[in-house]
Amino acid sequence: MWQGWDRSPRPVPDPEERRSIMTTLMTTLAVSGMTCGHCVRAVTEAIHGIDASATVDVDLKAGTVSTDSALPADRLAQAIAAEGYEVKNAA
Ligand SMILES: [Cu+2]
Repeated sequence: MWQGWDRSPRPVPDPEERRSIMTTLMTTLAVSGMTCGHCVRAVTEAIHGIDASATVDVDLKAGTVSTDSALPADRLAQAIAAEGYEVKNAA
């Protein structure tokens, strides 16, 4: 049955949904062996070496590296591994 065009406004994403949209734009890698600020810098520079404009967020406690780089996770993992850290998986 024809009900006419749906003109209802698009619902604004709730904060939970917005967060999941953000998450899809980020790549998070589980990296072991990072212990201090030196490691944070090494990993950050490793990613900047292949994607200079990437934002890199290292969480030492969680052992994760998050980046908004559009490069594939395995490329990022390779660069981090080349610095001597073990990349466990793309979390
Ligand atoms: Cu260190």
